[in-house]
Amino acid sequence: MLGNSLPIRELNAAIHPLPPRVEVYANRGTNGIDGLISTWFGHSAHATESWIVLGDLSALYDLAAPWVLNQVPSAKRRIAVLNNGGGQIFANLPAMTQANAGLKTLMTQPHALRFEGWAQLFGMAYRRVERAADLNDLPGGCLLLEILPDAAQDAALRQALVGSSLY
Ligand SMILES: Cc1ncc(C[n+]2csc(CCOP(=O)(O)OP(=O)(O)O)c2C)c(N)n1
Repeated sequence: MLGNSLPIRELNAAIHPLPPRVEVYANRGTNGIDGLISTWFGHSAHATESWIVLGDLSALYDLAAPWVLNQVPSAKRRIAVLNNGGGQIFANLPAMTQANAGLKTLMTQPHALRFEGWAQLFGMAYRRVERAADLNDLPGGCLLLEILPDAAQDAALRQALVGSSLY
């Protein structure tokens, strides 16, 4: 499952075509970033392996979701939080280039929160991902992957993807 807003755009632009036997879902919810993890837990309850890739604000909206962990099989569950410190979809809107600092803060809600304590609360394994090799040898069960993108690398990737008509 892909969260709004950047993950759905970036995967759409970068992974094309989808590998066979991969099914992708999204959730409109009430307004777009609420209840994503809860929906994923229910929707993937019987999957043998399932991933959700979402932003940090979207994850913060649904922190209580893993309480169902002891009611759903958790063979290979991976929650990947792209923690870029706020709603970065808004930082890249053309209108934001004109915005003052106050409006930018209001729109992006910057923060310096980390998610390791959330994993601990619900007994999920935790791994911080800094490079592709960190995705090797993932343990079974429910695993929280926290990706803290480097702002410069992130901007370069976006620049490369912006040329794609799918972005
Ligand atoms: C319930 C709800 N509140 C607010 C919004 C407005 N909104 C859309 S995207 C977004 C930011 C999402 O931030 P994050 O999950 O960190 O993802 P990123 O933008 O960095 O990809 C917000 C607040 C929404 N869609 N739904």
